[in-house]
Amino acid sequence: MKDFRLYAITGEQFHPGKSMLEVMEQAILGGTDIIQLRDKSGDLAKIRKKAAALRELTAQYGVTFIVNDYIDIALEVDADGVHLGQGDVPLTEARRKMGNKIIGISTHAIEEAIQAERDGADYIGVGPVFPTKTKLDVVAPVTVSYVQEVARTINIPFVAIGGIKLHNVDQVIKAGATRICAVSEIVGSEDIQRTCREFLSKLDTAKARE
Ligand code: 3NM
Repeated sequence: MKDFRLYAITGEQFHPGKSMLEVMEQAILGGTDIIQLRDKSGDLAKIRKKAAALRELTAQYGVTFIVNDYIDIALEVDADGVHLGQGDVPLTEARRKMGNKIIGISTHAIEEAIQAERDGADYIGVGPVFPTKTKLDVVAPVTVSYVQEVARTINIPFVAIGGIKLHNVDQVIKAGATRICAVSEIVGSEDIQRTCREFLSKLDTAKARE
């Protein structure tokens, strides 16, 4: 997969009064490399529509588009890939359906990370690093020590997620993350482009120090 640094996920509850497409376009203009549609409403007709619209938007800008949970919808709209949780279909089965497309897996412990790498995930999510109210069914924060452990152990790209804000991202970068994902800090921001640029600049500064 194309490498990435900043990954933004939809979270419509954080921007009342603004359209999802408008918000995600701002994130793209701020330099976001991957956009994920995450919609837990269960309303498949609506999710399909949103996925098609986001596919069109991301294609315009050459940005990677991932659908959370729904392999069939990802395929239908020709998304670049799908993101799955630990409780979803096994990776081997997802791979059969997705072919060469991207498959990302959420992991919350090193055993899960190792297993996902072994099963052929293209990238893994590592979190929640900090407490978050965005994902309700998520495990307790894994802390930056899990980020460090993954950075030492795992060879596929990993993206840190969960409660990541401009004020605490330095700790995550210091622990070894070179890719960051955020929901509320990006989509709930007054100035989304600026927030994205600040995340990227912090990642760049860390890289320059390497
Ligand atoms: N997945 P925010 S944490 C969607 O740990 C998601 O797998 C997580 O939202 C995981 O940036 C999370 O607003 C929510 O905290 C991230």
